[in-house]
Amino acid sequence: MTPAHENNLLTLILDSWDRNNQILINLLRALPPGGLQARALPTSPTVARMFTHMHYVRLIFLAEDAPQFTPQVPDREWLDIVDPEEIASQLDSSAKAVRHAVESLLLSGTPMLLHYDNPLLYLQHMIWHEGYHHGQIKLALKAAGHPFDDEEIGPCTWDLWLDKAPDHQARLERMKLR
Ligand code: NI
Repeated sequence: MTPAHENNLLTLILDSWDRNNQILINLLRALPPGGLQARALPTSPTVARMFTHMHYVRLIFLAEDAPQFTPQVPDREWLDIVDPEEIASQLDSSAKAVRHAVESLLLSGTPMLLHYDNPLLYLQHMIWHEGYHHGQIKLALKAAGHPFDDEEIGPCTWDLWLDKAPDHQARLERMKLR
């Protein structure tokens, strides 16, 4: 691997965000029938609501901290959308908005307005937040009697962090073909 410096470091950081978003969408697409309606406890949010919450959180923080990017924040979060592809499309669009904003802010040295000492902390916060809900989604599936098989879900989630570059490209190609 080339040493991380200047723009190369930015490329590596943005690659980690892309992988995080792909993992989330792969989890969404791997849900069994009815999986979007699963919840860990009777009072817990459904899986669909957690996904739409993550989309909203990405954009509301962006709107508050870097309004110059005019993110399209939904009116509401915690929504029970039933079509996984509609949620996937939302996640793709908010991931692009986050990516573009963080890249621009870091390159220009522009600070964020409200919450973060630097744009990288915003990105790290989103990755941490989404890992937190990723675990909750898997717990909800387990509670609903449809636990993921680790051997099946691992290759399209955890393994995206572990791939060496050539494997990673091959995996992305395979996923496009599904
Ligand atoms: Ni949350």
